Amino acid sequence: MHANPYSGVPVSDFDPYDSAVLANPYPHYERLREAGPWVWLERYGALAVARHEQVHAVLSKPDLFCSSAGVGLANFHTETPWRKPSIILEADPPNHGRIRKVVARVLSPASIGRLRSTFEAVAARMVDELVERGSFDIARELCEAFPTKAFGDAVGLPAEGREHLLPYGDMVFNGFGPINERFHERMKTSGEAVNWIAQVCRREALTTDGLGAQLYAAADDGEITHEEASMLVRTLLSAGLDTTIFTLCNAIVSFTAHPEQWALLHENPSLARQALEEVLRYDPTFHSFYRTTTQAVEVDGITLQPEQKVAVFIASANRDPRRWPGADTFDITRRATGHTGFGAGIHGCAGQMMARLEGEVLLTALARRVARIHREGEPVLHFNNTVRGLKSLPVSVEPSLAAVH
Ligand code: OVM
Repeated sequence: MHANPYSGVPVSDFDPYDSAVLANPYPHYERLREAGPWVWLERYGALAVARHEQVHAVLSKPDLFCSSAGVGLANFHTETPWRKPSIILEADPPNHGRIRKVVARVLSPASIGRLRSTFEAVAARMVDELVERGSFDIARELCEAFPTKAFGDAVGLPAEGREHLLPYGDMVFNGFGPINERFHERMKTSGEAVNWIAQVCRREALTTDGLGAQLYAAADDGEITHEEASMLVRTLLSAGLDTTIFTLCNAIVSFTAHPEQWALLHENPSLARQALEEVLRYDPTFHSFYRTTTQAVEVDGITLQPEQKVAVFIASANRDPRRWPGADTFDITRRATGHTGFGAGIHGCAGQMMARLEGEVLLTALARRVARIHREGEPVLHFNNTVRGLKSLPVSVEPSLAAVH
């Protein structure tokens, strides 16, 4: 237990990494928000922010709350990270800006827009096949299969070996939490995935027309080094799979729990984009990460110490009743923009347009072809220190009565 150095700040024994919490974190987030704007987590020696206002405040001051000391619980100034730090996620201005500019261009709406028709064709084929079968595991056979194929092809990955993508991401996202049993379990079997990722980050392993190749082209132009291009392919593969896969899973969980919301989407598939936004608010994939103070920081009447780890509960900000009327209601007709499912500020998700495209395309394809989705078993949660999603969800679907094409 870590003694609370901040007088007036409430103390909590909350453990965000406890399996019972991960199974349903939302009642715990409510307690955390109601305890105060800043809460001392005595198990971890970190301050927590769980309200929308404070989450936003921390994320909008990268000079005071930095990322280069690691965005996990570990402080890179005193602990050795398990892998080389990311040159975009775990970086600060001004270096961060130079790298982010390149990634932002490769993942810009214009660049991503060119992928839409290909993604639509992949989604149509996958959904048609599954609807034909009638019952299947939607988590594995659709939510996992679609980004693995569509995004994997977009990056320019070889077809062989993509089964390593989710386990690699699982390692990365466990790595933002404490070095617990869950982290050790995953690391035991990590060797092959780490090797495969290192192999496919090389220019020679990638197609010549994908997002990976575009990063290397930026290196040819002198914007970044070739070593940095390879690190950014690693970023695409670290951040781009588990996140989108689990978001699609969480969409299906919410829609099967709220069939009247699916009925709305089925009646009007053009709601897909805003429905995805509500999924990202109501049950986002990414739950928490950290910032570290660069100096003594005065905030809300507290003086934070330098090198103070701050746990930022973005999934809790999305349920803050101070910001969202009916925060605990899944409602695809609401305006969910402003949610923190993608974080906020200069580190706000660089792949969010890609994530939205994948989500919109897949939800649209499903909504046009499927009238009702029935659970044929309980959703099986995937436990990870940072991201929430599913391992499995058996469903049956009732096809749409109207013709699709
Ligand atoms: C990276 C990285 C890894 C995981 C997540 C992420 C959400 C980035 O390697 O840069 O952003």
